[in-house]
Amino acid sequence: MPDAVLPQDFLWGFATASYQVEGAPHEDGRADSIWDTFCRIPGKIADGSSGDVACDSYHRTQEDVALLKQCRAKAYRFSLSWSRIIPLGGRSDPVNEKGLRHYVKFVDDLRAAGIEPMITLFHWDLPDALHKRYGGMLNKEEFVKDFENYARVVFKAMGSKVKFWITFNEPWCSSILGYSTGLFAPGRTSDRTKSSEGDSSREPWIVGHNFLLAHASAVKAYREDFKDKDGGRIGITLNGDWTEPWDANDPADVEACNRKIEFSICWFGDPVYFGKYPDSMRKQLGDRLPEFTEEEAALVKGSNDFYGMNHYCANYIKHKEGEPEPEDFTGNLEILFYNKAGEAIGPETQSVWLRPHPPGFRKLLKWLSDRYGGPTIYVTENGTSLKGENSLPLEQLLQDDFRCEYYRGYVGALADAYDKDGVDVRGYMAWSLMDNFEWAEGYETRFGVTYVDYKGGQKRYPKKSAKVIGDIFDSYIKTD
Ligand code: GBH
Repeated sequence: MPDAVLPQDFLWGFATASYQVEGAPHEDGRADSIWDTFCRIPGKIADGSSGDVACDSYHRTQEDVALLKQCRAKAYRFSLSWSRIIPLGGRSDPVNEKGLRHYVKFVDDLRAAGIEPMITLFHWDLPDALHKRYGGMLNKEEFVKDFENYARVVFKAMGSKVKFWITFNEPWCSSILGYSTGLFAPGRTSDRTKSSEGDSSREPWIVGHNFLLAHASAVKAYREDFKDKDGGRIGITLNGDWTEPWDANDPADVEACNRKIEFSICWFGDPVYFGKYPDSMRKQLGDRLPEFTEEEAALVKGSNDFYGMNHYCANYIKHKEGEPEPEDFTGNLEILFYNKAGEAIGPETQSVWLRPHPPGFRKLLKWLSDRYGGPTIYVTENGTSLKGENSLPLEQLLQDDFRCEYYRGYVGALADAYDKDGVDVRGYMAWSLMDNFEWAEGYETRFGVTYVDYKGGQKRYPKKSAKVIGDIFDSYIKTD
């Protein structure tokens, strides 16, 4: 019997994102996003694939709703494809009613099935036309206005039916992977072997700044014109892993642990809660990190109704000596899987960056709760891949005990954070409802609790974890 409980109205379910599951890239008037064009560049995606078909969810909304019901999910977090709704993206460009209607119907279907929709407005798939027209997120004046316009179009069409809104998913990823390392669309970087354009020392910080302003502008629009009548809540989702010192006896490693979290999470979290960037970032980045004008700071400060938390794993952190490289985005430190004593932070998975470490989840929940004054937190992603899963025969693959163990550990840590540490965490979305397009890794890496047979017509087969998650939540949620 678990020794911690979660409240009766705890909202749990599953998450996906538009480009990773929908397919149907040209149907009903949708235009390219930066991920459609990025996938066409040879060498960018491990298996040379794209989201062209993915899970075919655009055509299988009924099946997906049925799957969610079968898993006993209370909520479903999914994202909208901006270029389905406004194909060219901009505030003077036409709205595509067909694309919009698709999502309104999906929201209606979810609600009819008793599943709470949680909508992400932007999960990395910027309309390609905006990237080509004015540089996308690099252009503050245009991007902020166009995002606010897109958000308003969506709020107007389905605001009364949706209680949870997320502006951006993991702006860290779009900024760093898209504009520093170049691993993600649009692939800009100083590394000229990967891209002829980009400046890793400056662009990610500009893009991050503009995400914050776009987020805050959409929140302002929602609060001023929709929130009272629609009664929903809106926030941003930030990714971040827990850190443990490589050498617990070295104060410089202990300090580096905090700095790593500041560079990955507080880069966005501090402006949203305090109206300023962390001192550690200002110190290292100087004027490469944009300054908030007074007006901007006031707009961004206080712009979360809840904190959206994506969390997967933990690392050991070792400080670096000497001056940071101009391209450094970590806080001048090493991110490791082993500590000084040679112990691993967790077992290997199919994702090179992901090693499960459930205690880190409880610690980070508490850390964030303390830093930001006890905000309401919704965990908007948590999950794992399995080493070698893709090459197993179907029967074995469906027995995903490693994933079940992961969820037991992580949901247990969550319940402890809630019940023992007083963290106000009220929801949890597992990543992911089904295997899907894992960005630069293509389809080789699977994160689903449901197997998707990509070669057999996208048929879905629930894995063991699809049922186990419900059992885990049943064991923690108070029923009286
Ligand atoms: C989430 O990001 C995404 O929101 C989701 O779309 C995705 O499918 C899921 O994770 C699983 O990957 O390239 O070595 O520099 C998770 C957070 C942070 C994980 C950045 C990968 C890249 C490390 N991501 N990290 S590296």
